[in-house]
Amino acid sequence: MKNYNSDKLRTIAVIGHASVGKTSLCDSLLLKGGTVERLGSVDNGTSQFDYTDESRDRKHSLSSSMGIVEHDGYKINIMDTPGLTDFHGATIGSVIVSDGVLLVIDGSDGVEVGTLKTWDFAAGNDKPLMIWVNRVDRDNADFKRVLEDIKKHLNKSVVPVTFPVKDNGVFTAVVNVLTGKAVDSEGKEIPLPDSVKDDTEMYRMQLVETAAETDEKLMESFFENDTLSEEEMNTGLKKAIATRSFFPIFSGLAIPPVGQEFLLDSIPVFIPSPLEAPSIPANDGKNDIEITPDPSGPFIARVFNCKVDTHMGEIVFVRVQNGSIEGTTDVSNTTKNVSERLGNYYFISGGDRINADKLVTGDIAAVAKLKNTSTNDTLGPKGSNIILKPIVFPEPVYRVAIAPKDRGHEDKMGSGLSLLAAQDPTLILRNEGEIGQTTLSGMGELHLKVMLSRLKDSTGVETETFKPRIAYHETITRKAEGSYKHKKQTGGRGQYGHVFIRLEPLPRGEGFVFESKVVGGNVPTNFIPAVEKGIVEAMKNGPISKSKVVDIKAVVYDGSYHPVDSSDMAFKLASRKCFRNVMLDAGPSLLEPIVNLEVTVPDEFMGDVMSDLTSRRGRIQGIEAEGAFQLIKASIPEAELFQYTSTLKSLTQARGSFSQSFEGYKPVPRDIQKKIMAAAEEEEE
Ligand SMILES: Nc1nc2c(ncn2[C@@H]2O[C@H](COP(=O)(O)OP(=O)(O)O)[C@@H](O)[C@H]2O)c(=O)[nH]1
Ligand SMILES: [Mg+2]
Repeated sequence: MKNYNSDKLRTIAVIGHASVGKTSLCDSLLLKGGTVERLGSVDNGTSQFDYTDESRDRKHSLSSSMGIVEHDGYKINIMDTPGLTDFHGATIGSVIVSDGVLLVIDGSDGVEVGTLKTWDFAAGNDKPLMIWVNRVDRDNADFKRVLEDIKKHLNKSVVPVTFPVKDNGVFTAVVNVLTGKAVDSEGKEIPLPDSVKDDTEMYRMQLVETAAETDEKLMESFFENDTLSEEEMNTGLKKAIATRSFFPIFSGLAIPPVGQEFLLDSIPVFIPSPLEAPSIPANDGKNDIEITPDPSGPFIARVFNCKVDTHMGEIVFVRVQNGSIEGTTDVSNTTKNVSERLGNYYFISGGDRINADKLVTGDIAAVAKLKNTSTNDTLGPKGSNIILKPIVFPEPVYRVAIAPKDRGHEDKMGSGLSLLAAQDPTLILRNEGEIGQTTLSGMGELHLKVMLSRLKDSTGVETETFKPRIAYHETITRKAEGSYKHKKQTGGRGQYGHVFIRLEPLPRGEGFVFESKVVGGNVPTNFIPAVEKGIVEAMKNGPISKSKVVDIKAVVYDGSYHPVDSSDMAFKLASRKCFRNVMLDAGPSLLEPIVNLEVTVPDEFMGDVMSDLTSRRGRIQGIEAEGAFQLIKASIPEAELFQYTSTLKSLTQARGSFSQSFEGYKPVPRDIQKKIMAAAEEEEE
């Protein structure tokens, strides 16, 4: 492959709802762009993008993958991304390193939950965006309806650059508004059909006005000539797209490919080059800075994805944000402050890898044989302190407790999962001391399933998952005091400790405060730390449910001792028992973790989703419209949310999505507290 300068590179992330034809469209672009001679197909397992057994078996893209098209002197990197929210970590990474995104929308289903979610990724990262309305050959496909849907739910500033033609409900052609060219349902060039001449002219004028509005000179030229030259159009539209004040719409079929040439022609013209991209936020070790891409500046690259490749082993994907490198170069991973040798880098197109001897600003490449580098790291020259602002990945929403099927495989499971978690920022492994379990959190059931089958393939360890224990807390609601005497004085050396303790509730989140108000040496000072220790130990296993005790002030205010029989141990035991007894007198209360839940669902499912939330002790805090979707905000106990991803899926025909964040601890209602106490007792036995 020849070398391309930065101004001749474009990277496009193809995003959208699941199963709208993203992968098929990427395959068709490789064919139409001349990269491959045969059309890859997701349906018969020959896709250049879904080429792993994993994605073939599951009939879904499970990670981002790349293809390269060389077109008109440009190199276009095409990144296919997963539509399933389970794998949105990879989608976000690809959006961030793209020069622009292509949002694929189904020609009959229109805007769906996944469309909105991925639109938000592009909006949140200020990415220029183009839309491809796909599968316009389907019986119920209706381009104009989808166009209205887009205007209503995404943005009003859209105009078709290409649009499909239907004749008596049968798809017959795609028309290019800008050139007046058309292709038929097999992709062959045909004259512009008479039936769509008016629409073509209407859309063309809308594009002319959009372009003219970006610049006073263009506006003048438009008033003078009633139109704009091709060059003026391109300048104006590019500016409008780059500033996200306009979003061009393309349309066609992925299978069989129709309309791709128009898109390929437009990508270099409409999407800003890596050198025209906005500056990138970073930190130089002291201050926040902005990096304005400069191909002759110092080398800076972002790692946005990691994978295990069957041939190359572990590889990371980078985008060069600044400068360039050639040949083998020692660089610094500035995020982890370790050095790495960059020598084995490749351009990837489907299953093919192409040796690269140089990487310039804007290039995307796979790098093999790095020892300590993973997703979200920055690479720079030796001695550099510059760290790019990290990608914010979505919070995992699906958490299970996990253990190996065979005892003795705990360590192997732990190291295998840690490795997977290092590659995937949306996978989190935790040893949770408070509940005494190892938990694994991810984006959904399928995400964890895929990860656990990867674990099995790479280490042979089989695992079991179950509902994680809830980290209940215990506290008190009123003041109480009492005493306890620990005394054993039969034979040998005796034990003697005697304390008076008062407990007071503290505000939520204050934890634990200990104070001694003993006077006259009734409990000698040297035993006070043992008294505190006894309380701290008792607080690890509260008297209601053996949960952690919180938000309590404990005051030891009196006691007595024996000159020979008193010891640290005796005082510790006395204060432990005393604490327990006093706590039971102080209106003990069980607290449970509460989460803030934000559920996005299409209108029609709102009633079902809300009544389900209410039946789970959820409190609805508000409802906001988000296009045709409703955003329901609720506050709900974590105990009621186990596998909520699956619940929501079945309630909304997989069209709902949610995110959650920790809100705080709140008292458990009496009747439920009783059940939890009974369960804790049972577990004890
Ligand atoms: N009729 C028709 N089917 C298509 C078209 N594009 C994709 N499909 C089918 O839609 C299904 C999902 O396609 P895929 O590319 O995996 O979608 P993705 O999940 O968005 O990547 C596959 O069965 C494709 O054959 C199209 O333009 N027309
Ligand atoms: Mg796909």
